[in-house]
Amino acid sequence: MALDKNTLLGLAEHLETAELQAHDVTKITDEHPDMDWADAYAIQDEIRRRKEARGQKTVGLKCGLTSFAKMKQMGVDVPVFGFVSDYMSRPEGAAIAVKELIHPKVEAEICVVTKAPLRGPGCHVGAVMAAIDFVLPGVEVIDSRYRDFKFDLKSVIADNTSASRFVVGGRARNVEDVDLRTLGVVMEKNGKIVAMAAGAAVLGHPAAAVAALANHLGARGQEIPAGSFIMTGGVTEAIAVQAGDHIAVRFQDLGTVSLRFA
Ligand code: OOG
Ligand code: MG
Repeated sequence: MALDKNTLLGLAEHLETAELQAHDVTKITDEHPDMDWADAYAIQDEIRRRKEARGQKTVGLKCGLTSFAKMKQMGVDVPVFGFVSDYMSRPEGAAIAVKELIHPKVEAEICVVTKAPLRGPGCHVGAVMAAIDFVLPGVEVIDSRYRDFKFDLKSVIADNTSASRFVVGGRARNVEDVDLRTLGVVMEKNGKIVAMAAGAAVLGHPAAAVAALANHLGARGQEIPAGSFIMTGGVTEAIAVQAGDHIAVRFQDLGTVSLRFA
């Protein structure tokens, strides 16, 4: 770790305040160029601790920058991991208030719920498939706290990977009833198709994103507990939205998840 404890705590407060007050900030590596990966996750962990201390429950884990489209859009080449809290969840069809956000974008995500713990190192697609209880479709609303959505990997990890809102819905399926690689996803904004892809866009197989998460946690002596809700990462590039927009994402075999912005 390159940063001292007080600096880490201060950066967590700075980023969480930007989230809660919906204002942007410059990316933190501008001021702290020597910050390392452990610092970045330590800041995210402190944001999680702050929320939990306030009674906000951590209700899921997220993988980000796992699809080739997202990596290309953001100019990066390794996945990142974060968490989602209870207050970020919205029901299907909900109106998302844009005044609570800075510059939201939507992502179509294949999500899973596990029935057995997963622990790296050495976690692989086979182990993940055996541990998945069911699959369900979701839409994540990301909202980087960084000006113009411009960041590097360490800055975005510290900012809890832009986590902001999410909606799960559609139809849950047993994992053996769907092919996660060929599962087609069509995203519509105001009735027009704006992006489409198949599950394989996510690291070749969405379960590989979960394996990467288990290996990331394993390196830190942690595991994915049984019963975890996990978002495997945007399948297509993220799409900017504003008040008045309506989003519907059609997932092959899993139904449609829709939401609107007000
Ligand atoms: C980082 C979060 C990316 C995903 O699904 O790829 C993410 C960002 O692009 O702001 O959640
Ligand atoms: Mg995402």
